[in-house]
Amino acid sequence: MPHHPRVATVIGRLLIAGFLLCLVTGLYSHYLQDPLPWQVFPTRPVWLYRVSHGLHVATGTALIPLLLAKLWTVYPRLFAWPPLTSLRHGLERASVALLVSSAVLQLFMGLLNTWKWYPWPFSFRTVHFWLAWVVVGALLIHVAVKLPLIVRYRRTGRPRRVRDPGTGWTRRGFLTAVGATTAAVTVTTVGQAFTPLGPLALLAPRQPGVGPQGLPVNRTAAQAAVTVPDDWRLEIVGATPASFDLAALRAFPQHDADLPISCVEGWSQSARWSGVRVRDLLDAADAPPGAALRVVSLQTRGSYAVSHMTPEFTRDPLSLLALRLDGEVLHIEHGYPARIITAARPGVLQTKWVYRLEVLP
Ligand SMILES: Nc1nc2c(c(=O)[nH]1)N[C@H]1C(S)=C(S)[C@@H](COP(=O)(O)O)O[C@H]1N2
Ligand SMILES: [Mo]
Repeated sequence: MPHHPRVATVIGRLLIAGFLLCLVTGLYSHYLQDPLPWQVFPTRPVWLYRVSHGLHVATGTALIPLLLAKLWTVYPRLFAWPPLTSLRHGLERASVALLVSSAVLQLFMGLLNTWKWYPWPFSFRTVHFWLAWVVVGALLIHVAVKLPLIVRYRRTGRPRRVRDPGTGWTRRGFLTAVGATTAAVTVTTVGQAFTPLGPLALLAPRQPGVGPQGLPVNRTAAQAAVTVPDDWRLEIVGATPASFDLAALRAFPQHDADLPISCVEGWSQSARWSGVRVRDLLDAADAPPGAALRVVSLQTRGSYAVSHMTPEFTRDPLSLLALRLDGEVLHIEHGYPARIITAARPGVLQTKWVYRLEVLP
């Protein structure tokens, strides 16, 4: 009996856990990109953001079949008669309407984003951020209203095998089918961030290892309208302005860092980067250690042309202005002549085609 409250509460618990996990990992990603003045972020483990954001996208994807199953479980109640019995009932229905519409919108926006499809005129991140609070608020109201039912159907153990004459489903059969669908969706997408399952990522927008130098590219040089001048130099704007051509940068001590690109759109892949430590560059411009930086690229079109780096990252010995990728000179698509690579930060901050570092006061 898929339309049974017991089935609704079993799926409901998973939905609550999933939305809360998405909220926490989503806030982490949001504030890394737009830090509040007092925020300081961990720089280790280097895979922290990769795991956090991999979970965000994988959980959000898995929530789609779960939410559809939940809606199917409860939809007969949409046609309950009479439609309104009391003020309390009216408020309850209004909160469910808000919950369903915001949750559906939130999950599908996220899904489209993983496909780099933005069929809306507004900023994805702003709307996704505020909608998250609407979903969670409506979820809390819904749980409060349904608490008596949740407590009543709290019992664990195997669901019953009784067949529903209307649908032909048993509760156990229905939950098994929902679980199998969710598992299938997860297994065929999670490999975009979790490399061991890469070969199974048949439904994922990105396959690991596919791209120049074996690494996916999010925005190409042509898409970003980037041309690298022959007399390219890195400028550092600080107390003592400095500027270095590529030969000068290669003469700095070179360091290696094995770090992932973890794209907010859901794919992630590690590589070996080599180049100059950001803190050595700050030093060369007489900037105080741990100064904040504004990183400016040659890009003339589209977002992510500029990024910010907070002190914990400028100080980090693993923060590099990378010149090489897996032993080769950076491909233009990966940011030649120089790009930023840092530990535990979103891909959007790993600015490519850098030409200026501005030391912030
Ligand atoms: N200048 C610039 N840097 C950029 C971007 C961009 O659009 N412009 N995209 C960012 C994003 S969203 C990601 S995920 C990474 C991807 O790096 P890759 O293309 O080398 O794999 O680059 C980042 N650096
Ligand atoms: Mo990205």
